[in-house]
Amino acid sequence: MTEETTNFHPADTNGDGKVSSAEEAMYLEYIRQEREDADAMRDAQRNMTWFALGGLLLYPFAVVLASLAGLDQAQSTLGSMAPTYFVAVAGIVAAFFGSQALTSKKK
Ligand SMILES: [Ca+2]
Repeated sequence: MTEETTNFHPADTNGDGKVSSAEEAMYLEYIRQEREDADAMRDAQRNMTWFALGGLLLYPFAVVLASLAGLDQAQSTLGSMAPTYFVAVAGIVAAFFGSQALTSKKK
C-alpha cells in the first residue's frame, strides 16, 4: 500500500497504480495546456514590456507635441507625471528581465 503511494504517477488520477489511455490523454492534454498557458504568459509579458518601453521612448515627443500645440496644461501635467512614470516603467522592465533571469536559471 505504501509502495503504491510512493510510485504514484501524476497521470494516474484515480490512483489504481495504472495509467489508462484515458488518463494518459487527460495528462497529455493537461501538459499541453500548461505549456500553452506559459507561452501565452511569456508573450503577454513581452508585449507589455515593449509597450511600456515604447511609451517611455515616446514620452519626450508627447511633451514636445503638447508644447508645440500650445497645450500648457497637458505639458505641465506630463512634466509632473514624468518621475512617477519613468520609475513605474523601469519597475516593469526590471521585473520582466528579473523573472526571465530567474526562470532560465531554474532550468
Ligand atoms: Ca489509473
